[in-house]
Amino acid sequence: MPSNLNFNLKTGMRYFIFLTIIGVLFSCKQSLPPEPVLPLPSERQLAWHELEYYAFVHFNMNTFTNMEWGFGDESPELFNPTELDCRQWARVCKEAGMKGIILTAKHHDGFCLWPSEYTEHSVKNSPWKNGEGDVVRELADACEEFGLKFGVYLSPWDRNHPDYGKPEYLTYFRNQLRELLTNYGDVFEVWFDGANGGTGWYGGANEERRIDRKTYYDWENTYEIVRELQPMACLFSDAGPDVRWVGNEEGWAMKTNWAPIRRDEFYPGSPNYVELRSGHEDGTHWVPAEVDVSIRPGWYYHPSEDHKVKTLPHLLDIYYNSIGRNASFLLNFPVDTRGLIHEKDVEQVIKLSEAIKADFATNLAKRKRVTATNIRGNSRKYKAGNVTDGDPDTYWATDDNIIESSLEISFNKPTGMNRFLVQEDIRLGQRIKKFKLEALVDNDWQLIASETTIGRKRILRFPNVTATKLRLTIEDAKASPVISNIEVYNAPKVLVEPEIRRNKNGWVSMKAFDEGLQIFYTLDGTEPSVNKLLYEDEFEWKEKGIIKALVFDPNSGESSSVVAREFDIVKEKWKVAGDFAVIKETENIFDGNENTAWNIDRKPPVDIVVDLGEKLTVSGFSYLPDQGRWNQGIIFNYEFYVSDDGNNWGDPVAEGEFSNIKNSPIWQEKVFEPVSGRFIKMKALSAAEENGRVGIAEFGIFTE
Ligand code: FUL
Repeated sequence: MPSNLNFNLKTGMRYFIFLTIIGVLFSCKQSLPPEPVLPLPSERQLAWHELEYYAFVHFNMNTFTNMEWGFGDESPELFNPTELDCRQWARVCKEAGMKGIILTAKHHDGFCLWPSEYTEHSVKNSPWKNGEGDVVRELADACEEFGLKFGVYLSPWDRNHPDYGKPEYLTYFRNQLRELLTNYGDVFEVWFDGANGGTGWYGGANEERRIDRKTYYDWENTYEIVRELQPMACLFSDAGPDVRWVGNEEGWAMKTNWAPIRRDEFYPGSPNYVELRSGHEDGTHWVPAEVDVSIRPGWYYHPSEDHKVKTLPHLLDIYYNSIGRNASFLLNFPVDTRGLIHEKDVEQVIKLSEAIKADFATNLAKRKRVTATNIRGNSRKYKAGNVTDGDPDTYWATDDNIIESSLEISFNKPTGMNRFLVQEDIRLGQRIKKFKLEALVDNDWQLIASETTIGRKRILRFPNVTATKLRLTIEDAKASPVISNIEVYNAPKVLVEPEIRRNKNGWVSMKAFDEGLQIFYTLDGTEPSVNKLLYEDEFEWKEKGIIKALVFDPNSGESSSVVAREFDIVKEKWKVAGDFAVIKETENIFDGNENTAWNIDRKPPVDIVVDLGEKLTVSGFSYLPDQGRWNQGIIFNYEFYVSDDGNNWGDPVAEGEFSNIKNSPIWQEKVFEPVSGRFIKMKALSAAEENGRVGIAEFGIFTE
């Protein structure tokens, strides 16, 4: 053999071995798990993520004073539930599919539901159980019995305590925290409200006490107490550190929702809370959002809201807009004066759990064949099928340099579907920035949705399609995607109550949510049914009365629940008078459309005057603030006047504040001694937001 050939063979052999080693090393590297993308969830946060859905209970002094924010001067004598039964709360929550309950152990008024050693302002001085009771104990025990987690809300703001605002109060607050975290077993979440400082009784001082929200509570050391006593408890506040507020109390997270936030930019009560709705793509800490919302308009029980319990469609929307958008769902029950979750609330929450079960009854993607455009290191460990194997610990991943990639799920036959659920494996961080979903319908790829973030769980609702394949395409991500689970469902049609609207001139229109459905209604207060009036087109109805309506599905024979809308006199003669008479947009305040509003960039006081066009006996008014995303111009303090001529107003017939309206911008109703006149005036004395705007979405009166 010539020596140069020998040399070449040897070199070739060496080269081959070298390449093989590189290849093996490379594929080894690629079969290592992807590098995590920081920040990552802690162990306690991972456990919290699993809960998804749990209850809030607002039950305390306010329940008995019919308030949202007690002033702090309420007598403990007033706290006297007649049938308090924490086991009923736990049973309802369990049946509803919830995983825990968080209780308002102390709200802003300072009254304690447990016999705290550090104050007399508690159940121990109430008539309930002759002062021997402890609601916190009863609920903690009930949670244990029903296999639910237990959490506490301890208001940092205390309108009762004489020392609030001074350093001494912090010691008091921390002592109470210690009591709650020591004496009642495991606590899964500690809830610190961002509403802090303001007017209050403060041991009789009756004054306003502002605190520095950033520094007063020395949060770092306060949090340390929770870490020391309950290491697995998640700390909730606007700023986390474990779980963050979602920046509204209406029941939604943004579609784009990052678990990470730039945490150091926030503190409880910080003004930049709007950013909490979507988190930060460049967030420095893992602080996932919790959607807190009440099943009724208020957080506390008010008999006047018994007919305003959120119904199934609304609750379902909240479910999809929270859990389906990478957040958790904290649903509040305003426990009533008996000490029970009201039967109307029970009815709706059970309907919700049945609807959730029906929507997610059969996972059409389960063990279906999945292919991918790229598989990490071509390794079975990261195969596409991991997303439909039902095992949360396995995932599909791509090679490090591959971001744009697709998964294709094949169904055996054309399959009807309308829900898509997808999860990232968050142990490796939240990575995906942009994705789309397509369906193969009659051999044609149709775009179903084009979206942004996924996170722990994203659920898409889309109109029914019958498809043979679904394709998920990751279009952009912080690093190679890691998908742990995909589920596909065909949820039954949701029969949403019809929307009823009456315009200024008395024309009524109704709308069903879905196509192919019918609406039946009544105008005489009786219950609507298929034997009653069928809605075909807009009609004129100028009465003062109630319209009740439902949606009916002729295919299934099923109906929605009934919606009732009360109407006072028709507003056709109304005209805006005073300063704003010339602005056309002002008419939005009585156009019957809650989605249109008027607001003005003027600092209060601002007078909004309406000429009713005739003399009427007025016994109250209703005010709906702007329902738009940014709730422009919410009025906080007001005075209300009635006059014969629009010039001489006399004393106000009503005055006060719309408590908690900033967080809960819902219909406000005020009634007063009937008084007659042709002109009404709402004087906005202060605005809820510091920007000074004043505005109204809808405005109405009650007439005798
Ligand atoms: C708010 C409070 O001011 C409300 O009263 C309620 O407790 C809600 C959950 O948080 O900020």
